[in-house]
Amino acid sequence: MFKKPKSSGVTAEIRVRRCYGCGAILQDQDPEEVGYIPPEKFATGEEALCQRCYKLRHYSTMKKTSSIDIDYATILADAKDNEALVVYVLNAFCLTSSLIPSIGKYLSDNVLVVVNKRDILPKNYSEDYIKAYVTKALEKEKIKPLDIILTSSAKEYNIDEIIKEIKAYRNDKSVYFIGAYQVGKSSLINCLLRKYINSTDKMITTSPYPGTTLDVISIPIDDNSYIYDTPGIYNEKSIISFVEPEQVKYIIPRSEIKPEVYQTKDGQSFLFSNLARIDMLSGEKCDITVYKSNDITIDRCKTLKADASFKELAMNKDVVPHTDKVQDIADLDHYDFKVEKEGFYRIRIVGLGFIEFKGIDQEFRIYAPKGVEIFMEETSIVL
Ligand SMILES: Nc1nc2c(ncn2[C@@H]2O[C@H](COP(=O)(O)OP(=O)(O)OP(=O)(O)O)[C@@H](O)[C@H]2O)c(=O)[nH]1
Ligand SMILES: [Mg+2]
Repeated sequence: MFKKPKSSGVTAEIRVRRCYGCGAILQDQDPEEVGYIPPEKFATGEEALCQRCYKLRHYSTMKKTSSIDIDYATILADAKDNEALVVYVLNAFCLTSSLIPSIGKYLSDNVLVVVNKRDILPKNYSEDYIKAYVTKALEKEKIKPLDIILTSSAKEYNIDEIIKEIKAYRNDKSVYFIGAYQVGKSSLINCLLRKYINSTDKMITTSPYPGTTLDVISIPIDDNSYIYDTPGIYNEKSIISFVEPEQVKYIIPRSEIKPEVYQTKDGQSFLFSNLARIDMLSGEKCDITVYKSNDITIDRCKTLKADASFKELAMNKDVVPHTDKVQDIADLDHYDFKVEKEGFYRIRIVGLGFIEFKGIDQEFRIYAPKGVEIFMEETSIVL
């Protein structure tokens, strides 16, 4: 999970001039490399945004840049050595994929967990359930958080609470925001800065594309301590890592999800553009509730006709989200999941969304791009 170092983490490079939007070291030599600004701007020596951040903010375009390898182990070791408070940010919609495997051994007990993007889940989605789910997942990593707070940087929900707890727990030390990519670390920091420090107009760059923050960004809180924004940790098992960058905005929900409920029985299929498909193979008929971005339209058909319908969707570039990498259902992998005992279940296609249903004996076949993680788990709730 943690990549080998190329840049060194935090402290050693603090005096180098960096883009205040993404943390990349500024340079005026190579427009194709990260941190580029034109020579005339570079020469001024002023605080600057790199060209990539400028384009992200003004035109919302993301060109693939050669990535900077970040050594997370070094960053987390710095946090530990400095007795800093770590704010571990999760994404309420993609809880499992935002939990970073094996992170426990790198953290001290000084960890505040913040579950962001609360606004994306329906208002009646149980917060107690989310907290219990996160607590259990963290226990496996031997992490005992100081607290778990649900928040939304977009709606400024529970921001006061976060500020209060950061003040209470940081003991005048620095604060590191860590987490998977796209969970909203930078947005959350901007929100805190806007609301409470209000001493800068230089906001960190945020965008709907994964890998927006490129290196550690330090923001002074007082003479001896900083807020550190860190780049997101990549999850190669998410569908987001598979699709073309311009499709990401359709897949990551931006506003409250309207769950869709379908009654289904064996022989029925549900197509998620040319990215995924769910077939009900056998068992009692049931209702499935689908949680996904409102931009994704589900096409429902008989399984007998599903291959042909899928092909049609794959050929139609007007359908969004869409990937050119999948022409045919044979280009997707599939897994079968069978309910063995009665209960509530959730099947997740990581990055795309999940379905919840009351299971008795049903068997589903789930198709998704190669390498994308799919799994079924028992759950205590179904709305
Ligand atoms: N709906 C909603 N969107 C949010 C929220 N917080 C952030 N976002 C959006 O999520 C996307 C990613 O936000 P960032 O702040 O760039 O995420 P990050 O964790 O810093 O991402 P990396 O730098 O790539 O690791 C942006 O499009 C934000 O506008 C939130 O609370 N609710
Ligand atoms: Mg960021």
